[in-house]
Amino acid sequence: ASIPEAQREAWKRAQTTGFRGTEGFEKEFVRHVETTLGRSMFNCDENAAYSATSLAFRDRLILDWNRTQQRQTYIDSKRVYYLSLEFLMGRALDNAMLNIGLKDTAKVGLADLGFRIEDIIQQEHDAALGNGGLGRLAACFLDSLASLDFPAWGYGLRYRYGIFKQEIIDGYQMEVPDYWLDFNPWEFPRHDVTVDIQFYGQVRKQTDDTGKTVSVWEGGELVEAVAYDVPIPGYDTPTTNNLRLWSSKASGGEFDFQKFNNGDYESSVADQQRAETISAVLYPNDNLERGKELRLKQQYFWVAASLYDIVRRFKKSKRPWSEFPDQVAIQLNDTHPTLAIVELQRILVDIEGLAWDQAWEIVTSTFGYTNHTVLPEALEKWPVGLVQHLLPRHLQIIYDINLFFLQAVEKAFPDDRDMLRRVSIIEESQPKMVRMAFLAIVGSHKVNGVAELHSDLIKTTIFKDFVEIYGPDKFTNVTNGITPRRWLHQANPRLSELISSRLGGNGFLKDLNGLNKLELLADDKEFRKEWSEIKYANKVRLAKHIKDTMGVTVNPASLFDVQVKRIHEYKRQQLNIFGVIHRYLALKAMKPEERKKQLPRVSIFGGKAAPGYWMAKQIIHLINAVGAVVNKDGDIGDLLKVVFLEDYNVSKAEIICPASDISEHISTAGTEASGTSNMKFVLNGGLIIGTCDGANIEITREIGDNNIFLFGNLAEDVEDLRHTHTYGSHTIDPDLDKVFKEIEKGTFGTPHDFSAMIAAVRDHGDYYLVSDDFHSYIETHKLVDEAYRNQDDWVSKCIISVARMGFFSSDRCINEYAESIWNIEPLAMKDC
Ligand code: F58
Repeated sequence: ASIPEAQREAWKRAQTTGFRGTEGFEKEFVRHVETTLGRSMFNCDENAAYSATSLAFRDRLILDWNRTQQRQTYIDSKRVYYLSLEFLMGRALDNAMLNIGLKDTAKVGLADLGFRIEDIIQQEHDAALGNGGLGRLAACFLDSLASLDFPAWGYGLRYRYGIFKQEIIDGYQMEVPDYWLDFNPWEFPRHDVTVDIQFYGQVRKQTDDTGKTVSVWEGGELVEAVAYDVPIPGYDTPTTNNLRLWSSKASGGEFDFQKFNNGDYESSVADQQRAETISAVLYPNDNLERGKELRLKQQYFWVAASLYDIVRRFKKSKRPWSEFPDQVAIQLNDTHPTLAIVELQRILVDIEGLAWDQAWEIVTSTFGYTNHTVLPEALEKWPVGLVQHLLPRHLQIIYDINLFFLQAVEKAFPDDRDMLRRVSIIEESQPKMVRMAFLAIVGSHKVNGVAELHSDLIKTTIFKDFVEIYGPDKFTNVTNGITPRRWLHQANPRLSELISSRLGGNGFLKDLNGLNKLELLADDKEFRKEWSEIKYANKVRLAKHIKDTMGVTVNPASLFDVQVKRIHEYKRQQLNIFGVIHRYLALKAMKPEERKKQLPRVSIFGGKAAPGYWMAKQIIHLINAVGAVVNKDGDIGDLLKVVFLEDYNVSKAEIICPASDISEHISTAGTEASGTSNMKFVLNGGLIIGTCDGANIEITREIGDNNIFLFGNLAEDVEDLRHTHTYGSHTIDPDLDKVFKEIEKGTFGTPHDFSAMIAAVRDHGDYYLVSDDFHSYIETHKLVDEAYRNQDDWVSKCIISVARMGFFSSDRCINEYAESIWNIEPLAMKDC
């Protein structure tokens, strides 16, 4: 309902502009403490101060959000919709203050009122609606989309529980639910934006007035999707985009009044709870698909609500359907939203009455699909029976899509029956399965991998046949990136400030290639000194965090060696901890005089294991068991410490990345699609040790191979090596064997606890090539030690690396998507 012209003047006079200046901030802050929170200066603790600060900033954000949305609607240019089941946002307050450019204002204001801004920022609970890289990438993309003024929305699920909190108890991982919605000032519930989502039921064919057969999906049950909007501020621009998260509730109110009035209380409440279960919890698996019905329900619920919303917005413009792809680009973050393809086809054919072919043309021009993994266990497949039961009409449409696709393939490859079997969207297994990645390829106009090697691998392995069918142009690469706002400016304010003082401003935060001028300073003594001081201060901060949380004292003058990421056999934390044991044994074997000459090291690990991933949990246990022995060994002292940091998450990453000297990105070649923490660590002035995998390869190309420590076998040799392990002779590296024997002696506790980890290497084919890479890994770590001893050279390497990291900004990455996949232009506020 829009206000009549005559009343708009009064309306405009009454409009607020949000606070400006310190005084304005303080007024808003106190107003929120005293009215919104109902407190006073006599009971305003840090948590209340956090709430009031956030609310003051939220008020600002929503005004920019309103203006942005109004302009985008008015100009009505093409929008991009990023569909992701995960958005690993982390904290919002610091980011909002920096992006709006009012952090200093808030700092002074908070100090006036009796608070330290750092303490206030730390009150915030992370928004942890994601598992790892894929979810964090989505969050970086939102930041870049807004910062570059692209009209863009994210769509996701508003999980009541994000990724679990990890506690380490007696060296074992325990999972604690992450209830994060107690107080969330960053979301706007839109109780008027709801969609009824249908499940189950049956399909009836009927003939319409024109004699055409149409399918009607009826019966089953309805669940209501309610929108919650999260404003996404761009950096140094008024553009504020929207992240819309859907929450599920029982359709038509709290519970079924009929049942309630009939005295059937339990059943009416049960229905309500069943509906709410859909958005209750994030599935905590990283690179594994388990095929649970509730997961499929989550996917359809979110996809159907989002598409309804997108289509509703498009229809307001009254344009013909043929213009849909000119107005709408939808990016599928992995296969989780693939049902969107089927849903749009259903809307166009069943509801809007378009002919199949016209609808399909629109659908395929609209979607793009990003693949994030080649690991077979992570490729999504759903039993046909389950899809049939939950979404009967969608299964029919999938079968039709497959039929037309296979007919075309047969025409192009008439003599290749096996090709049809291989590329069919339906796998003829027992039970039959829907292959979601194949459906995503067939329903999209572009498919991309996330780093060069990965994009090549998908073309030559899992999607090889599709390259033959569609030609190579459908497949492309967009190497991942990270936002320099959060991962440099916010996480490492002192380094950011030093850089901007030498480059003459903050421009590099919007054009990261601007960093390259730093290279001239790589040999500047004074600059190196300031650089080292900042690194040291960051290490002191991490050392304090380690002491406070894990009770371990570490010396910040040691080399900090960090591996933080989800725990997975392919990421090879086991290789790292075996290497640590090797180092420990070597130190023990030395004479005291020789020992004194060694470089002190702290090995820092962190990361969550999926609750059902037993082997990953054993790896965590071994790391802690080694730490327990090494850290109290008087012979060793500061020469080696081993720490497992509890509950690794985005806000901890912001403390850890700036404090690393060397970080480990050591996946078996060909298994890590890209990796993005490798980029974060280098951007923060740390060097990396890594395999020739994922984005490590491009990082090497950019920063130069003398600034990175590469080791291990190449992706092209992995298959042969695995073959030899299974069918040829498999000898274990002798140094690794010594490590195994030490574990088996009971040096780190009950040997039986670790026997499966050892057996995986010795007896079960060493799928991840731990033994094959061990020697090269150990030798390369020796080179790291040597290089670190020459601090001048080391710091120069760090400076040069940072200077050459411009390519890895998510801004570059988003611009590539915009140009080669979405065909979309920025819409700056000043253009309107
Ligand atoms: C990650 N995938 C890749 N998946 O492993 C990493 O190399 C890449 O840098 C990153 O994506 C961004 O492209 C990843 O994080 C998941 O966590 C999925 C969650 C849902 C189940 C399947 C795995």
